Amino acid sequence: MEKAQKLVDFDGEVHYYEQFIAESRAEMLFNYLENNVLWTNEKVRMFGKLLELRRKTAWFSLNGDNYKYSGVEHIAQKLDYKLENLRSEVERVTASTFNSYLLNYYHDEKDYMGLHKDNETSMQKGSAIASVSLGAARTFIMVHQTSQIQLQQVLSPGSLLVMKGAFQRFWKHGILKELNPKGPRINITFRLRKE
Ligand SMILES: O=C(O)CCC(=O)C(=O)O
Repeated sequence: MEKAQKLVDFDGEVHYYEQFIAESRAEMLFNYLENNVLWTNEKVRMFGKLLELRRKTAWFSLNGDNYKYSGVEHIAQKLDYKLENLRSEVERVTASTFNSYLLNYYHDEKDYMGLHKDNETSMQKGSAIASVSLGAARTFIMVHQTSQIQLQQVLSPGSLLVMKGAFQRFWKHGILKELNPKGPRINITFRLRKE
């Protein structure tokens, strides 16, 4: 296994493995997930109104629990064996355990994810979040809350990014919109929620 690059080393940690899985496997997994997962448009509640975003999501949890964030309930889908195999591999490399995963589908350069923290109270405190990228390479941005330091990392297909320690307390993260055309991308974030 390749050595991780350390992208953040204060107020939390972020580690990046450029080639966690081979590009050919990342491509096969992308095609499989694109066609075999039930994708629904992401919704957010803003000023009391429900807005539907272009980006699609899918939610999986080992105990079948739904996931509520931004005022919207995400319904758990039946577990998938390819994602379960990937979860085991991610757990081995990160020496962490996960009991759920959120998938994001970005159609093109216009889909993005605004700066946010994954610090819902339903998350196990201090647990890592591990993120596998498939499809088009996109830019991940991290902004430190008090210093406003900004870091960026292009996430290649087949890469693994791990956010841990106090990162969710002190940093926000997101995926940038792009001006140049981009193909579709799928991201899988493995999480540990309180049971
Ligand atoms: O698509 C990505 O790589 C980031 C996903 C993310 O920030 C999230 O699911 O909270």
